[in-house]
Amino acid sequence: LDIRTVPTRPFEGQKPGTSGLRKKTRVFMQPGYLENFTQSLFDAIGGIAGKVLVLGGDGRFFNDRAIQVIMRMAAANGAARVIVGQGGILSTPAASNLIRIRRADGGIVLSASHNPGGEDEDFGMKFNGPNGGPAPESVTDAIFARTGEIAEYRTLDTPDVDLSALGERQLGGMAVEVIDPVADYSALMERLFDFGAIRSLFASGFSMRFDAMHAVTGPYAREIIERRLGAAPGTVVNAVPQPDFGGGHPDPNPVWAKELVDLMMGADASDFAAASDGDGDRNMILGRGIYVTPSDSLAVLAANAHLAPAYAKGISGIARSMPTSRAADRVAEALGIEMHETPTGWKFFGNLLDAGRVTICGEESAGTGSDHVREKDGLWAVLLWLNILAVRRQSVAEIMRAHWAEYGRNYYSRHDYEAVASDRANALVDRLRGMLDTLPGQTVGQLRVQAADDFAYLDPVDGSTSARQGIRVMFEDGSRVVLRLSGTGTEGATLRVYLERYAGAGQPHDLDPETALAPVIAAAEELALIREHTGRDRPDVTT
Ligand code: VG1
Ligand code: CO
Repeated sequence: LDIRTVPTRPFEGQKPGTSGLRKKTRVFMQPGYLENFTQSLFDAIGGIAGKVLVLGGDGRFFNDRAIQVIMRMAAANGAARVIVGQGGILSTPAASNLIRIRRADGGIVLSASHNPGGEDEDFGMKFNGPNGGPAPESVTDAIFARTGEIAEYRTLDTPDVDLSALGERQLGGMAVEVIDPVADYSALMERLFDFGAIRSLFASGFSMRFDAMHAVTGPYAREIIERRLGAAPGTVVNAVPQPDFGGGHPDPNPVWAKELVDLMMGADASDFAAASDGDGDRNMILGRGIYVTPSDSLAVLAANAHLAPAYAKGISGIARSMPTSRAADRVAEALGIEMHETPTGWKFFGNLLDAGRVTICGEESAGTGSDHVREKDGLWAVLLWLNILAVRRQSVAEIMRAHWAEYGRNYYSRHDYEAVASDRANALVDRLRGMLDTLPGQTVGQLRVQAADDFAYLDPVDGSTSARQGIRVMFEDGSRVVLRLSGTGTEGATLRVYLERYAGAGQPHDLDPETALAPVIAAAEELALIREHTGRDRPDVTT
């Protein structure tokens, strides 16, 4: 066996962010860049000799080539086996499931998620541990440290492995097992949900549209929604994964999935609609004439989970990322179960899920999931919604109205300012940090500040801490502004401003969110001087 040891030098900035290492595709394509990061990852986890890895990606440009590089390096580093999706395809939740059911030592998912794909767009690589979840900060910090000192990597001089056909092949001393990326995942969904009830719902004439956004969920949604659940052929659109996602952003929100939203607000709306992102871990939920915010969706799913077989005994707790609205908190309170507030990013849910302290987790960025895997899971959320609709036989709008009547409504919106010069974005956050102590008691616009801090998290399971996770300003009327910088962008800085206002029982629940949030939006501007710092009149993306 001809293992080649290649001398190399560190690249700057190979620091994993909210969800793995994410860079422009051309950065990843530089000779040695992917190799350095891969070797650093192997080194940081104590080597991979004799280990089993799951490997796949969302099919974006460079996915196929990166997989071959990683397989050769895994073989050269002594891995026993790589389980890879046919054609190099695996959704993030399917990869998480495979790691768990195959008892693998970890997995690598190649994706920049909702970021666009192509030679001039974005690429990414994330590592998940043996529980199937995103590597915790202790691991990503160790990988990053290793990228700064790496001097050589190991690879083989072998031709590419054929990933087009199922079955087992040999690469050096390592087995390459090419598996159907959809089969195990579909079987898992069938165990969690009442497929019979959902089949009856579709048989009764219930209509749906699922937009796979030319990304990874196409084959999964076709198999599950059309074949196994009997939805009409053509229910799943944009179902063939494309290296450039058809030129769009595979980001399921009202901006990038506008066509689907427009359809659902018009005369030709179906009963239910959903979309997922590049790697299949996000979801957008729509009913006839209604868009369900991800924060509300989390609350509704938690409140109704018991209607699905997997959660019939009830849920142990709920976790949400800090910027996610507090709608779910009211459900946890009513159910008398634990509620946890974590920093942004799915990796912070892992310990709580492993310890059985929470069953359902969610983020305002369209991520929802449960303890069935250790990633957020777009199709899971869609299927839980379908299960609930099949049991309640009410429309999405009726379910939302009933939920708000019972718990109150947390009006919510996120304003993103993209590709802002990093120094200006940092200046905005630093200025706010410096003001935090003086804010309580001050009146900003029409609102009085009750408390303000820079969110810090103490993991109740392993005692680890994560500081400086976002500026929170809480107002006396229950409104809230959160500001933080994105950890997934690839160009300058993205400022995210999260706005929330609570309308309790008896208050109107049918306002346009931007109208309901007007005083909070004004307070955010007055506090943070967003226009002055970003030079922008309005956000680039409002979701
Ligand atoms: C964003 C979202 C965060 C999500 C992350 C990864 O991170 O805000 O909630 O977990 O993307 O999602 P940031 O740091 O840009 O705000 V995905 O679908 O890219 O894996
Ligand atoms: Co994603």
